[in-house]
Amino acid sequence: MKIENVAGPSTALNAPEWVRHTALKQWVTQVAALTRPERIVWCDGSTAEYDRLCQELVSAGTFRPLNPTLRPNSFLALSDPSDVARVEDRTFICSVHRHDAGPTNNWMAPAEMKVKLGKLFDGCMRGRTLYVVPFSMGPVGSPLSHIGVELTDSAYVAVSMKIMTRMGRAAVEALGEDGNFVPCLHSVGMPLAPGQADVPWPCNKDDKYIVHFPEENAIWSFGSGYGGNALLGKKCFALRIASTMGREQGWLAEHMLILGVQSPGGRKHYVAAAFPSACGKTNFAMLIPPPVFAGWKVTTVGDDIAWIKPGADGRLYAINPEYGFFGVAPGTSDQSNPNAMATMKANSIFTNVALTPEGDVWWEGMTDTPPAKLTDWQGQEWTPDCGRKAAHPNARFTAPASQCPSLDPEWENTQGVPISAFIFGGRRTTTMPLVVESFNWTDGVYLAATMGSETTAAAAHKVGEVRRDPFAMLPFCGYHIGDYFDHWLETGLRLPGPPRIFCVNWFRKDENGKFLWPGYGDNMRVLQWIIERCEGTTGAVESPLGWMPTEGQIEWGGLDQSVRNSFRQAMRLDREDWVRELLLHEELFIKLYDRLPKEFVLRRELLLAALWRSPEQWSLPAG
Ligand code: O2Y
Ligand code: MN
Repeated sequence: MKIENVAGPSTALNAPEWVRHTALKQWVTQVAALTRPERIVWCDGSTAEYDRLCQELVSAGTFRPLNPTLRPNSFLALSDPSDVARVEDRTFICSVHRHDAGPTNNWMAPAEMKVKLGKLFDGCMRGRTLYVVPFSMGPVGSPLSHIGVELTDSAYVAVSMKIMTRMGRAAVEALGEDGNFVPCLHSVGMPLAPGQADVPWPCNKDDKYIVHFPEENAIWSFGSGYGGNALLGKKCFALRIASTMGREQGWLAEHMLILGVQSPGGRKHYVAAAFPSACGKTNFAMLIPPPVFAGWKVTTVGDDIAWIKPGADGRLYAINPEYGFFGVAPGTSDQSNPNAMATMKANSIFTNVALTPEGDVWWEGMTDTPPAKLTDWQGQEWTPDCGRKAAHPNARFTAPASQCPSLDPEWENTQGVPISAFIFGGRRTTTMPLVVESFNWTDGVYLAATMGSETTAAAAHKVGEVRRDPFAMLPFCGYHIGDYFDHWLETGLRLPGPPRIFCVNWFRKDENGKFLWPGYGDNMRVLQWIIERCEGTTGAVESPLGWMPTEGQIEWGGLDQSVRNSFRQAMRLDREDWVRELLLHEELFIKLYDRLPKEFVLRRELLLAALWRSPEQWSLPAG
């Protein structure tokens, strides 16, 4: 990444002897000359360094240590109320040509953006420390991994990166003298004048920019210290930049969890599943099967992102490029996700949750009865009747994956795990059935490309509106989404036997607004059918949309008859709904017209034809 017109000599570089990469040292020197930090600290990733930075964050008022008996070695951070989530409207893909970013991304010409950001970064680290944070996305040394270096003036980011990535000396050593790395520049955008007191959560209230330069594989982020805006290994690198790298190099960077399923016979399958926010993705990644599934085992490889590459045997292999979980806290409980609760028992960072008088954390949905008194996410006294939420709806836990009880033994396999099936899900109260298997790869790519989800209160959209979110990648695809569809078609059609593709919808409701499917652990019943389809040991009926299970092909042990009745309703394909749905597909396709795969136009035509030729099929399936 070239930085022009830097301001002159700067802070001592302080590079340790284990840094042998000349271009890295030059880049740090250039950034320091531009941003003017008071000092430069190279992070080695050691526990001693983590402990020291956490203590500094406590002294600065950013961290409150939690009760060491209830939540050992864990901290609470409360953000500025203006800095609580990803900022999609401030996120840019700065490709040279506007068309390469496509109509679903914000775009600005790279030169213009660099002038704008150059002014903002000029002197922006005054009075602060510049942390050099080297990290590997994926196990160090894996052929599927890639290395990044984040320069940040936030110690909160540095310690969070230690949990979320393989951070430190090993990543720099893997780079050697001239290895490739993704440069990630980050500033909270709040320089300190001499003598000026800092605030617990510095950020820039006026200017926030999350910017990607896909032709240079570079990331510049300014003004926010929060989550996906600041922990640049996650959404910025592992999805937006990696998706462009994957397209060039023949692999896939996906917004997908990866889980393993072992049947009583001992055969193991891995599936990768994409869900937009607020669809229970972490719960599915850590699913605990109901008692009737004795002998079945579900294991977790990853909860959010998958990097997937064709292997020499013609199968697709996936790694989780992350090292920790950055999960939504509200709604997580011992009932909804005991594995997540156990993962964050210790050594975790909590952001924007509430604090109990005993020094532990609490959020809405953690317990049925809220504590009588709390300190809320804004540091105010809170009681159950005060009318405010105790935790922010986007409050987060940052916890090491290694602490997850359901962690798969192969989760750090450098070759990745073989993928048997892809699952795509959205939140739809109508239209989409509980589960359907696509007829083939092309059909499956169509289903994933047209998936949508109804917005919830946590999202910045009208509640209940269907937002098209192709592959759950809408905010995360680093290039034209039409070209992305094409890359998916190409990838699968080159394989001798690509994974099967399924769509699921746990959120269908009846006419009284009641969920038709129990969800959570009972999603195992659908997962079992999916695995048995992969093994070829169960059947399905044909519908206009794809293959669907009959009631007899689902395991019902432990559930009463009413759920079986609801199942039939949750599987219905309603003709009226699908007329509306196909019009909405057209709306999406028109936006992407010149780069839309022709197969999609034809597939939509086939669905339309089925609506008229065989109206009786649109109430499937039967028992
Ligand atoms: O709100 C943020 O800053 C992070 S968003 C996020 C975090 C973890 C996993 N997924 C997401 C997402 O928005 O998909
Ligand atoms: Mn996500």
